[in-house]
Amino acid sequence: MLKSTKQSNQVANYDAIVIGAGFSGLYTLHRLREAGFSVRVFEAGEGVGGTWYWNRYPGARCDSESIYYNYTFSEELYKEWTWTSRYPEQPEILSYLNFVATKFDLRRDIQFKTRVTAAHYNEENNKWHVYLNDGTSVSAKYFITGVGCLSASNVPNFKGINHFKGEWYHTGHWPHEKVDFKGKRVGIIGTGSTGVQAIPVIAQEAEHLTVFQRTPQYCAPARNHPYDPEYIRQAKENFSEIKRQMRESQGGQPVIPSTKSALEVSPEERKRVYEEAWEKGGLGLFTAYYDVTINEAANETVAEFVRTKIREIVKDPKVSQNLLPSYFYGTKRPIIDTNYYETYNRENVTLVDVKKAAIEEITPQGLRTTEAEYELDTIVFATGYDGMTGPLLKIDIRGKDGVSLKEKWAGGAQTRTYLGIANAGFPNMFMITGPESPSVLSNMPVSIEQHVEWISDCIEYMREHGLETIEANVEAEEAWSKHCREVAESTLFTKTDSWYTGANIPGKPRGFLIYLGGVGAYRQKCTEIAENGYEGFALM
Ligand code: N01
Repeated sequence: MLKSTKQSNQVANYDAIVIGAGFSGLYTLHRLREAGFSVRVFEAGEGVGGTWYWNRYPGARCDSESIYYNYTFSEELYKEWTWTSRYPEQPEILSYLNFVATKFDLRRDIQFKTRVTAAHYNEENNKWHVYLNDGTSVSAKYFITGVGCLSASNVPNFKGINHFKGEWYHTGHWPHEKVDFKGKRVGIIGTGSTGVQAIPVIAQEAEHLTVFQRTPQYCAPARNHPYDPEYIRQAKENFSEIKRQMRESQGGQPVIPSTKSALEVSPEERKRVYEEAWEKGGLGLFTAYYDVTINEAANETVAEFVRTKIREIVKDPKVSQNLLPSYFYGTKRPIIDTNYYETYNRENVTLVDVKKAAIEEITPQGLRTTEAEYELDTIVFATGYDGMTGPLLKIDIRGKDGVSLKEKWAGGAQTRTYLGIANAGFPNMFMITGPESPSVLSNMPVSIEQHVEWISDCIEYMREHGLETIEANVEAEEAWSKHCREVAESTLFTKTDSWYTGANIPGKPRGFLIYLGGVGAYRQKCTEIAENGYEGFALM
């Protein structure tokens, strides 16, 4: 245990300090400022947008439908903004967030190009002291993290990476200016949601694209298309109903969950349903039957359906064989694609199975696996993130007695939170979409809004009741974490290596840090806790 030794002479003091100017930070700033609190947001980027500021890689778009992937706190805002297509592209989402920042005059309280390096709780004055990478510090009564779940990039520690003579990029830190692939031999490592989006786009431009795949993926066509103005008009007209349905749903989108098992229908009926979902595009296969992610036999029916599609689409049988996934469908993020499998029919694309022949080294000229050497001009790392805990543990966050979050969570081995919002030992600190909340297994803006509203209501409650501190009880935290684990263990999710379980980061303890009970049920639980005077918290 370390006591904070950092000192600062002159610190500006706020009611609340927020890290991050993405969906979370922007709304937190707006909401708290409207309630009369002084707020300062610190953002590492030069502009607003968070995930959508950093992820500028070719093909980047969202897999939630546009009309649901936005704020719903303001009907006026919802009606003022018009999305152009079913699945929004990164530049359009970034424009939307800039529009929001301008509409609500948010930038004046955001300090850009500033990274929070540490945040220490001072028990003498019940304040958070927050340290910035420019050497200054500030303090606040409340410390709120809006750091995102996927902002700590994972660049595998390949031997030789620093000697590579070409250019290399991680998709999560893509340059603002266009990366030119024309005439280049490009290698891409990783076939998750990001790789699957980038591969077809890069293949169109590069002289040759080599895809280094460790785990084949289940994808379904996105069938993206421009929106019909009439469809948008109806969505705007039905704003209140759409908002209600999203908030009460399982995954944050107005999808009515199936009550049927995949095993109770005939194979013909199942195929009809899967074909319909495939033709419609999007995540319909995932929600076609209620037991797809809880029953192995039900899961296999979808898995085999997608494998059959891959065999049909990819012409070279050797390549299609290498593209066939075998883990439980949906237990890694289900992917929606545009021409992903089709891309392997191109002459200028090669698939390399790095599970069979692992990457040994990045060489000055390219990349070597245990079987062959590949000459490359550019390498793209679509290798993902240290999810959920990574972004928080990058910051030296210390609560009571100087105990760090890293120590409390034992580096991730014993991550415990209360509702994914609060931590025992860390008074007046709130996490937006923290570990053990629905977050990434939901439509993010819906979960973000719910957290922001809960947190700002709580801070208003504190003011109304003249309270100084709020802190999660250890028992409440233990019970919530236990509940999260039990829900996860009743599914197939925990049986697959993925970033959901932490298995993608060497040395990261295995767990399951996302609440699978659903957005609607979770919201109800959080509301009840608040209505019961913040049950499970100590308020002083
Ligand atoms: O990251 P990932 P991502 N050697 O972790 C491979 C969201 N998102 O950036 O599967 C070789 O899923 C790794 O292989 P394996 C979404 O929530 C959303 O693609 O671990 N390969 C895998 O293929 C998503 O789930 C959208 O065996 C290595 C890939 O790199 C999350 O972000 C779009 C390796 C990483 O896949 C993360 O997606 C994009 C190594 N050492 C992202 N290390 C949409 O909304 C890793 N890999 C559409």
